Amino acid sequence: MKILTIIPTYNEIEALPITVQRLRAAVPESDVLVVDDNSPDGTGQLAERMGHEDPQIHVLHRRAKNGLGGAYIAGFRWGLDREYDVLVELDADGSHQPEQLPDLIAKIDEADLVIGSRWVAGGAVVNWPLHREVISRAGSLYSRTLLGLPVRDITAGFRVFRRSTLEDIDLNSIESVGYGFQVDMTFRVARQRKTIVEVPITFVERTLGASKMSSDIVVEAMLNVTRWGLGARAEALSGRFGLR
Ligand SMILES: Nc1nc2c(ncn2[C@@H]2O[C@H](COP(=O)(O)OP(=O)(O)O)[C@@H](O)[C@H]2O)c(=O)[nH]1
Ligand SMILES: [Mg+2]
Repeated sequence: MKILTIIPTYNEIEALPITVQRLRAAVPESDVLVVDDNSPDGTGQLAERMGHEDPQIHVLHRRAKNGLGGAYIAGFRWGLDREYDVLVELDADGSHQPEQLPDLIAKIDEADLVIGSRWVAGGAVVNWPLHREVISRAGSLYSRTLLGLPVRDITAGFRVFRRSTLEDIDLNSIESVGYGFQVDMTFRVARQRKTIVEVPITFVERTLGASKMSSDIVVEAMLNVTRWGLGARAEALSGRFGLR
């Protein structure tokens, strides 16, 4: 099983080397792809140097900061072109603990998508201010209800995809940038009646660097979820009344 772990970065010069080192120790068989959006702090150059020392580390440079969603899509395409069987999403900032990745990978035999979940029994967050927990839980609840998805942590960014799951999604049609991207991917996988399994993780808020989360990203996600939810309902209704 060929595994690729994709790590999107924007100004993660302090956190990236630690995360990659932990990942290489925890899952040595996984190759690493850093997708850097021309970070002004030199993260991209640092990743290049890491790649020179370790042939399992690769770097994809994008011209400008263009959102988490676009970075992952570029990373997925890179991995699909190179015959990886399993593609992993992992934040650079240490929030997703590489030591827990084997628990997720262990489930990919029985699932099309495995989500490292904060909001199932056994899941947890460390060092999160209350407002972030409220936004995350409320966002998941709203999305789950409106989209009818049986997933507790819909915005989670610690994920393992089977290659076929990504091949069956039209990556060109995904526009969402922030958390909306994770919801969008979940919705598309679920609509194809594929199996999604959540594995409890302990999410640790970053201690190095700064978050790129903004109110714009939250608003984008909420608006998109509302649009998709209403769209799916309208579709179901028009189907029921024979309008299609
Ligand atoms: N390439 C790229 N990476 C990004 C972008 N925005 C965020 N990231 C990375 O995505 C991961 C999660 O972002 P983060 O700021 O920690 O979001 P938070 O965990 O929701 O606060 C980190 O590794 C970031 O460096 C972007 O526009 N482009
Ligand atoms: Mg983070």
